[in-house]
Amino acid sequence: MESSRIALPIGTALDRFIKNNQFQFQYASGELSQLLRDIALASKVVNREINKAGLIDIMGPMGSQNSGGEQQQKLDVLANIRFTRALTKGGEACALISEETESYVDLNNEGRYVIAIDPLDGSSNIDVNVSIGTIFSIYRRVSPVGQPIQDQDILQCGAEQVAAGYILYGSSTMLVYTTGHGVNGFTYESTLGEYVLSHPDMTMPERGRTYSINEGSANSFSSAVKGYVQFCKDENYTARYIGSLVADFHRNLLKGGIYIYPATAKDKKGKLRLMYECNALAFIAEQAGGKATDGKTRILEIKPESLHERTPFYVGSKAMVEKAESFN
Ligand code: P6P
Repeated sequence: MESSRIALPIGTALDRFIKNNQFQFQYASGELSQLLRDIALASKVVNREINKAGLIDIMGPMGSQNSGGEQQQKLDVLANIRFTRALTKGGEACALISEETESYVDLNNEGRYVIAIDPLDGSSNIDVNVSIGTIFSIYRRVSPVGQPIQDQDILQCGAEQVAAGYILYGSSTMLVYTTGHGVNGFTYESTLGEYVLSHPDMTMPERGRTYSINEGSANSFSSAVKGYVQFCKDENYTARYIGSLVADFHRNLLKGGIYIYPATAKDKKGKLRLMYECNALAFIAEQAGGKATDGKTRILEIKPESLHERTPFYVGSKAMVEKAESFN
């Protein structure tokens, strides 16, 4: 994927990078900067809370459930509060779609953007100190500013995203995002309190030798998925499944590989959510030269019918996704 970005040195601060590449963002100059600044700010607070999680009473289940009936972790709720607050104060977003809230949240401002977010994906891994992540999509509102939010603003195809990204809270904390002109990665330098450019122009290798899938569900896989998993074994690929989508995705982005969450007996349409997990990673994967489908259809072309709908998810190196699809 040829990127038209201005080449900036490793170590360039995120703010400077956004300003120098603002020309690529098709809308008003400061809006994207403000949106990414809001998200980056909230992620720094969440990062600090994750790093202290073992020391203060913010680990473990909240005792409540999210929109999908999954146990909310205390940090899920905290992260949702942090991102909601930062985006509300930033003023650029008019509505927020979150895994942690049943309906979308009207942020009651004149913002021109709608954000879809999984504030803390893989949060059940927090207690065992495994990497977790935030996933976000940025859409332009369709209806006129100042009017009530409409369904057309909320249920947009992934292809309508104007930007998308994730934060990986791992051995280092990274923010990776795209505005449709390639993918760039920034590492959080905590002594400066800044994200700095560490991975310019990220491209996903055309093929790899790592496959990520929860084989504990193998008995209920379709024959196509069983066939592809057997192919991976016959090819002596490496199985790596962290149980944290952002961590598995990030490794495959850097090294090549495929992540599959297919339909299973428990989750007939797969477990992952189209609006705030799959669309963002599909946009990034395609921008990095990879591919993302539901096993047949391009993720970014799936028209959402509801906020929390799930989809089977095949994402990663283009040749590997196409090989997996060939077993259909
Ligand atoms: P399973 C975490 O709950 C998550 O949404 C992804 O981060 C992860 O890849 C997947 O679910 C793990 O699900 O059913 O394999 O435990």
